[in-house]
Amino acid sequence: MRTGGMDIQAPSHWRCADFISDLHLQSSDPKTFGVWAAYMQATHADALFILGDLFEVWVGDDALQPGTFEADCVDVLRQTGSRLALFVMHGNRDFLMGPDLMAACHATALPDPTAVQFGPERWLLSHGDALCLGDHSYQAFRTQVRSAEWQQEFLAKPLTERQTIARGIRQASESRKHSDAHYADVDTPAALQVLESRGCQHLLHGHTHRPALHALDATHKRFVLSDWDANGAHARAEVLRLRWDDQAVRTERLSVLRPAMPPV
Ligand SMILES: [Mn+2]
Repeated sequence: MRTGGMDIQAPSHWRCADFISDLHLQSSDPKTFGVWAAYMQATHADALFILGDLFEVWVGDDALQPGTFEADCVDVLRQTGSRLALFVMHGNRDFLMGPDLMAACHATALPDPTAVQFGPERWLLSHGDALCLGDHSYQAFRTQVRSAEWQQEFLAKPLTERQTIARGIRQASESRKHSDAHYADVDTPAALQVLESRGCQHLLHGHTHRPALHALDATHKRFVLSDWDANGAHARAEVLRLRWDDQAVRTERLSVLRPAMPPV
């Protein structure tokens, strides 16, 4: 992972920020889209940070055609981006989100990683995939697809061809998942190194779909965001909310799933 990157200074009037990631929005899953859209309309945080894999796949900003699922998503993003500060980071599924999409959503693109000061603490935001060093074949793939040459070549292909290629990559990754018993997790020495190089106390990331809080050492913590899936018995959709003042930062996890049964 690059240890350079961006710093954001939260305006002094901000007191609350929401963090989500790994929604994997797709037209075949209207339920998760609905839960997400309701949350986006409801949140009164000062800022919303989407830390990657908002979309199951984004093959280029020209996918944003009127009447498409992508356009429905952008409507939701634009409404939220018009009333609060909206930040969007690339994940490994939607790293081709570009400047046209950000402009349409009134969103600011965040480099991975980005450091932000919240009250007395400095937090480092990341999608997380670049720190999963144990997955060597994924890291090789990542290096390839994040290169300017690969992206230029890919984006020069017709939209329908890109959509076909993306389907193939996703099927390959699904079958790999089913054949592997073990997934790489964020590497602790690498996480500590990047935190120390950026002068941050805590790392906040998604990607692994293993929501948790890990103590990396006596002073550094790693907060892992939930993925979102509103379907089935194991449905989950969580927001990590930070509230702070000059003295302290408090965190809470909110489930935003609608109740499965109406209240009695
Ligand atoms: Mn991911």
